[in-house]
Amino acid sequence: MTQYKLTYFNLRGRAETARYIFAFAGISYEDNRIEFADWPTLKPKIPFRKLPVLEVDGTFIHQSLAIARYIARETGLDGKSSLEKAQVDALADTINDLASLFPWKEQDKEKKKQIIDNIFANVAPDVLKDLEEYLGDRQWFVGESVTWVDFYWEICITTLMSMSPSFAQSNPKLLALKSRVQALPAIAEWIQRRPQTAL
Ligand SMILES: N[C@@H](CCC(=O)N[C@@H](CS)C(=O)NCC(=O)O)C(=O)O
Repeated sequence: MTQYKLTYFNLRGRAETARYIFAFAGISYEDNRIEFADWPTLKPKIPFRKLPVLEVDGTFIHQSLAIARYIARETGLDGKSSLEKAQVDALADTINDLASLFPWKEQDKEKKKQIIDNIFANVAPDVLKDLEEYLGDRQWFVGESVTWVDFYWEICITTLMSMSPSFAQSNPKLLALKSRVQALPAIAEWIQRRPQTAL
């Protein structure tokens, strides 16, 4: 049986999509959550010196979206056709573009607040509008069944709503998608038992 080891900090962050895919597919893996204090020692040993990384029988994969795509491909959560897979990838990149704007590492609190306020006021509404239109009246972003980009969306919206309670409140279809993902039994079970972290 393939041995999976996912290494990240004790956060949902960029590892959570992989954790959702593992949970949904019922695949066991080592959820290796490291302390920030241990990172400087570990960092030089990690390919490309960033987390998360996934070890697959000892082979490292870096980049969170590549990790998610790989496990999704292995478990049939990446879209049914080549076209659907491209749609899933494009949506994931769109969500990632938004998430990557946030100054997660900024130490200056005032500057951080200004950047975040600007994203919520001036950037996020257009992205939300586009995503809501894309979803339309369908159950899932792509095709007839859930894919990993629905998970990625739920993870992103949950974190952004915790930062700005009004985020996506004018987007009922996107909120309904969030609830639909959270209601999947394996995901609900994971949300219930995962470590509680701020991000
Ligand atoms: N594009 C990369 C970004 C990886 C990244 O920036 N990881 C951060 C944590 S979210 C990290 O390793 N920070 C520690 C450091 O840079 O030393 C991905 O999606 O995996």
